[in-house]
Amino acid sequence: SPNREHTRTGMSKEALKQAYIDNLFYIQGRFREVATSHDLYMAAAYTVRDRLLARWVKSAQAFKVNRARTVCYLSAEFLLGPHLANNLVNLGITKISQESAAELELDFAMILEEEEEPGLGNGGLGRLAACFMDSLATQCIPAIGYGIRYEFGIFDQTIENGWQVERSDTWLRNGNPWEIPRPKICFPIGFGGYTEQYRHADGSLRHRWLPSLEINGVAYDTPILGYGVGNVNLLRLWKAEAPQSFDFQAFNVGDYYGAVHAKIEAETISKVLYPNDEPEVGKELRLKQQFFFVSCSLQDMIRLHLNTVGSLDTFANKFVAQLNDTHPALAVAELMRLFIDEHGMAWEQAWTITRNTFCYTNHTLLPEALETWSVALFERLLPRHLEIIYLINQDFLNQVREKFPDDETRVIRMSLIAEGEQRRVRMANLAVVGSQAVNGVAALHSELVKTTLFNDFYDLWPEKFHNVTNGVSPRRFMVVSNPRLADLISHTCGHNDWIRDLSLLRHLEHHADDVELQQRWREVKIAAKQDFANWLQQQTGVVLDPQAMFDVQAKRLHEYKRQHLNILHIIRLYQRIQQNPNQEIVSRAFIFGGKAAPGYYLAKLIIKLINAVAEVVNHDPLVNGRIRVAFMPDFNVKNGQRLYPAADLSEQISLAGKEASGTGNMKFSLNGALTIGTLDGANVEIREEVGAENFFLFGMTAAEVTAKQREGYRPWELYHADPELKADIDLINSGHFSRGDMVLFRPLTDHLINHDPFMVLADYRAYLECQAQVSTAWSDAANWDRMSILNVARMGKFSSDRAIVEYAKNIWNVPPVTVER
Ligand code: 26V
Repeated sequence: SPNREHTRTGMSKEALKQAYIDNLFYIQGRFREVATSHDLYMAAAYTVRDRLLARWVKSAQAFKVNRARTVCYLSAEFLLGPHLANNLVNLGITKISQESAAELELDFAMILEEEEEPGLGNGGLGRLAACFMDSLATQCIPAIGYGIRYEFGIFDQTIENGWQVERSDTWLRNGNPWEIPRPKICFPIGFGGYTEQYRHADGSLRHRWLPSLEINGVAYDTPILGYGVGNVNLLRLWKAEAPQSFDFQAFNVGDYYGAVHAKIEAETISKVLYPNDEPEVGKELRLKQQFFFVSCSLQDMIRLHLNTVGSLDTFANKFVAQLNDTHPALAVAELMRLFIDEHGMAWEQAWTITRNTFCYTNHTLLPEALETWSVALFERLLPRHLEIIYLINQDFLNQVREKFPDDETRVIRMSLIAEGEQRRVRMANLAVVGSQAVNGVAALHSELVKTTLFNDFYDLWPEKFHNVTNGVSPRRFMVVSNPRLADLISHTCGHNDWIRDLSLLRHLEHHADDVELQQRWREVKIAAKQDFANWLQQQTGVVLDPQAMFDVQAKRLHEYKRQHLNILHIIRLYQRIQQNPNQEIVSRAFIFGGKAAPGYYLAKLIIKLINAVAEVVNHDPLVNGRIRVAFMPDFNVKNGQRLYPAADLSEQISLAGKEASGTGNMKFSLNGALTIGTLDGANVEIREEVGAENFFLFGMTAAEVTAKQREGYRPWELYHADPELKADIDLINSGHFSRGDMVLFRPLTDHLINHDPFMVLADYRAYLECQAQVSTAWSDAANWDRMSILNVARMGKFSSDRAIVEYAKNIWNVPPVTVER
């Protein structure tokens, strides 16, 4: 009936309320009086989902009519964060939903709080993929995100006795209202077995792969709506399942338990996200995961193309596939296999189309993070792909020899295979050779990609290399997470167009000196700090004073990010107080957040040290609350959204040349925090944009780091030469923070004194001096507020919308297709 249609898609308050009550009843089987908070959340989610689906159908139709080129974003991780609040913003119904909830006597905030986030990523790389999905839809670019539907995402972190404890993330426990299972969109994925040549029915001699094991990949779709547009894109995640035939085969020979075991084995492929960021172990499953999602996605793309076009010749006109790091780099070999073995295409044509299809983004220069797979493992799991990689390599190395005759060391460096006692496949080289464009994620990083990591490739194909500086979604990281600030900005600008065009924040510059704005700006910040402090107290018992400077470092725990440099500064302040308790000092709350890879011992020890220092500092009567230290547990997207609005100072203190971009740096600054940072990753560009006078810079440059490493770095000399540095490290070793335990932190302190691979000691002094300048600046509150306003005003570049438009124009060559709202 027309009435029913209206309830499912209508955007008026009345329609929303009716839809909500209907969904509560017909989907959850509840009425208002007996509904749990989870029921209430589910009803809200379904109410929003119906409205997404209406737009999704329209989008699919528009894309089909338009025969639009589609971006396929291949990523092993999508760190989405909660959907509900974001979708309300993008639909433009936050306010009337709030009113509807009030009229139904529902607690709106409680309903939002109820959502369990899909933590299908580790950190920056996965969250970038999620911001890009938001911006692709907002920029009206047809796109499919392809990835893995992990049953267990990144582990939940708790802190026990100061140590990190991991608990499995059971995000699907209560069901996921945002996904739609597509049991009919299902592809077979092979593993193992052997290859052979055979005579095809058409008379040609062909290769085929006869896997020893076959499993299925089933699609689960999540609609991704853009902000203020009708466009909905698709996030298609694959779940591994055993084929039906599986148990029957074994059943016939009577091995029922064996069959069940095989089924479980097949389903482990999409069971759990690897909390990577740690030197890889137990690799086989990881390689299986990569091949699994890549093969499902490519088979799906081929199916979609053949559905509409009927010939694969134009495949690269229909699709461009972005490789998010090397995790999906197997796609290069798999697309070749599908074209040649399955579809009978000639090698030359297959190679041309393959290269025209793929682009590759590099996200790290750290040598230990570069993926390689042993040839032996490859051969056992993916024998046909290894053959194809050898063939690609042959042609490629001949091309190198042609351009650089008599340079066999160059050939050895560039080969897709690393020779040695254990031969290995270099996934990054495969990605570069198989792609038409390669990019880094910040200007400095992209330069280093050309001059260091891929220098040989740059010599060969200089035009292949690009930069696209990362960005973040202003919807999620401003409008959703910081509504007070968003309202104040809109009020000051007189419009909210900045949400779709972040460069319009520039208008705030005119008001930076406006005392009244400064006052309100400060009130918004204090309110966010109070909210955060309330949450933190409830989580940890630690009490923070919202008047203190909130000095925040939140990111994965890693030596290169140098959380321990931050701790040394805290210990220095602590010792100064001990020596001179009555000095005037700026009150600071030091807040840390972040997960350590479960097998990364030193990172976990750094968490323990933070908590140990917190324990002592927070209870010291001489300190008397003037400095506080807190470790917020379980830093994820949801908790990040609580934190970013509350920060005054953002710590971006990685060793120069190590952080590819960073995106937390952008989230903090867009919420009015000032940055203390090194010239690393996107910090360089943030400083350029906001102005050197509004950025607290310290530390060596990337070039100085390289020079120092070349001349020989001797951290023990620094330790002995700087009495304060020595006193800080010695205090840790004395057992002062560990109830007299003098060995607990020795692995960390010994490593710093004797090796210090990320040059903490070399930047220590500069960091302390810079922090002193921060304190001085904080003491002039009006000027701090002014700098904070200017920061936000000048951060427009760091929207993921800008990044996506650059990809679309410079790399993908895709035009937008606008879907009617
Ligand atoms: C992986 C590993 C594995 C081996 C041990 C060390 C290590 C260190 C880092 C990683 C992660 C590599 C990929 C990654 O997540 N990169 C991040 O990508 C973000 C989005 O481009 C960027 O902002 C971060 O700077 C970059 O670290």
